[in-house]
Amino acid sequence: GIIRKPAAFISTICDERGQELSYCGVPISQVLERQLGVGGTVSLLWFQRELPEWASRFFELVLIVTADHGPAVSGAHNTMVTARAGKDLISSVVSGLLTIGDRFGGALDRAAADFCAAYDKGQHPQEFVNEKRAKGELIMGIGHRVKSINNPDSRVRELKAYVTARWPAWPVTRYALDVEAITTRKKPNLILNVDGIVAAAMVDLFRHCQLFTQDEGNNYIQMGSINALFVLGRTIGLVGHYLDQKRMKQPLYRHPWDDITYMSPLN
Ligand code: Q5B
Repeated sequence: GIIRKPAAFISTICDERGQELSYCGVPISQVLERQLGVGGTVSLLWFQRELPEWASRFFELVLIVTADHGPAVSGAHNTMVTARAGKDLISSVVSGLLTIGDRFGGALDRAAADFCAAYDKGQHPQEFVNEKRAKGELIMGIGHRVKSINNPDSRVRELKAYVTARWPAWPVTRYALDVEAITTRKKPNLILNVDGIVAAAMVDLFRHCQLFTQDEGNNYIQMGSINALFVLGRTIGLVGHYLDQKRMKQPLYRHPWDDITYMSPLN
């Protein structure tokens, strides 16, 4: 009989072989006709299912509010410096993306995992804060360099309003807000930040949209899917910063000496 050579790759999200491209089985004409939008496209290509409208709109909301946060943050700064060193778009954007991590824009997956683990074991938010402090660990999704309870982050306010109005249930978001109530008593800038609110809301989305098992939701957190929302959103802003520097023909950046403390161990 015919011996079939095993395929080198298995792919389950997109099929371009027929007359019409399809995203997870949905023909592209349907994606357009039914106005599934960028949020619906994310649902199909990342999560292999059509999520409800409130979830797709949330993805779009996250992409809009995380698209940029000014030129001073790590990602934009790296992209601008790289563009001014004469590099191309991809190199400049990638150098910005590479700054995304625990402290800047990449705290979402760990925040989701920590908030939901603490919530699931019935740990009181105060105990969670105490435990993190005892271990000398920062709470992911909490804290901001410039935003605080005295200078609130309007992005977080918008996301919170959307989630509390549209989610069928949001216990992990409630938990994260209870943690914030405790941390802001210590320092006003220890707010639930943009990473933290998206993370908690995504756990509640996975758990309460009735389209994921608990294991599937947990796997998506472990795979890094929530950080992906920030990465995708911020890419829009990084491209903007690259084009901005090129448009203005900005020269090579050199950091001023008077802003560097030179210290030699020998004198
Ligand atoms: N303390 C965000 O730190 C920041 C604490 C904490 C307990 C915490 C810090 C942090 C966790 C990771 C996280 C996402 C580095 C942030 C983002 C996107 C962005 C960015 C933008 C955008 C800020 C001073 C004192 C110390 C610390 C204590 C600080 N954070 N305690 N849990 N989480 N958070 N990252 O202000 O007693 O004085 O020693 O790592 O969620 O990245 O716009 O900039 O859109 O681009 O530099 O919004 O919070 O404070 O590190 O000097 O700490 O507060 O232990 O206590 P800061 P530090 P003590 S959103």
